[in-house]
Amino acid sequence: MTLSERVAKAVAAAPVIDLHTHLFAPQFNTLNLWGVDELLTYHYLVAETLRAEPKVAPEAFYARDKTAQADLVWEALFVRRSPLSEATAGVATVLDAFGLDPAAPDLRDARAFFAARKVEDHLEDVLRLAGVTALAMTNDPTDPAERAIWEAGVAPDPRFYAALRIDRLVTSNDLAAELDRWIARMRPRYLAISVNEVSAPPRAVLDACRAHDLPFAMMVGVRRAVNPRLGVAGDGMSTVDLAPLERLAGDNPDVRFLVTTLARENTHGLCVVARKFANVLPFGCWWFMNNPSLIEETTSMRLEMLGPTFVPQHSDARVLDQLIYKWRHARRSIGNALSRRYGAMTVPPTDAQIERDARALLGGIAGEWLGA
Ligand code: HDL
Ligand code: ZN
Repeated sequence: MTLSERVAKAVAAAPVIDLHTHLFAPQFNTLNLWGVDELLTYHYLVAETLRAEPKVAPEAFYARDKTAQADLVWEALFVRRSPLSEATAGVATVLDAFGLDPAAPDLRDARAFFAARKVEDHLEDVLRLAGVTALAMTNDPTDPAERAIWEAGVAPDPRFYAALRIDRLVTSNDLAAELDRWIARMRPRYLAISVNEVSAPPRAVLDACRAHDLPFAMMVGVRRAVNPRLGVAGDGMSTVDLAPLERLAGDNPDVRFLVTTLARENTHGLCVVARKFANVLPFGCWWFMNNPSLIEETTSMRLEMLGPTFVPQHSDARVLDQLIYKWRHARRSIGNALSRRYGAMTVPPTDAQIERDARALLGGIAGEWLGA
């Protein structure tokens, strides 16, 4: 076997712990999204459809029911045009993985297939096909639907880790009490926030991280609602100053920071910060970075700057079935970057060393940080 074939084999076999998703365990009932209509109404595809069909106003699109929305997305992006974007290619990968035709003229067969699936069996099939052994949800106690499920005493499938998302919680009157309450209820593996600019979180957040030995995840560079008409698809990005992250990591050496940046231009700077501060762990190629060309570029840069001491990818999946494509595509890009670095080694790696490194990058390091 060639070096790249040996690497691809090890990366394909490495179990994934997915550090950041918007998925919910089946115990969260309707919050657990899966199936072809959910796949096609993913907000990435909504934005792409509204761009491809500018005569369709966002308001008119969102006024349609989900089935009609999915039909329009399918017609616009898969029938009238080639599925060349990462989000459309991903749907094709998922359909193909289930033996469905990604070139079908309509969604009739796909809908019939998913309608016949039992949610418990489907979950096992998706996790197996994606090679995912555990994943972190995004849990927001200020969301009424999710809050009600937690307060009713939900016990999530243990493979679905809780992650306490504090974007809105931070405005609470008694943040410390709210954090204690939801940490006790959810037992999260980390706290998380998405921000435009890097700034120190409220003291209560870092105090909670220390008291419960929880990492703090900062997802940096998002600008919400740059086009409000697109709704959840309307967010944009910024290139940010990472100097505040250096100060935050330096001032809090006993707190672990998971960090991902939305701007390609911040990727190199984050590698430099991670070289200076071992309590900063770059994780994944977030959102607009989650494309094969950028995952390969980013992973190569991180390997060159950090060696195998970071988490190359998280899926950010919102629909269960997306795990299949997000991880199949990411493994390909990560494998390409790894092969290139192994090829530059003076003494070529053994198969055991390649397997060791692949297991660390795909799940081992994430597992250490999440206490898996
Ligand atoms: O804030 C986040 O966690 C982002 O991932 C947003 O949810 C975004 O809408 C998204 O789904 N990106 O992939
Ligand atoms: Zn996300």
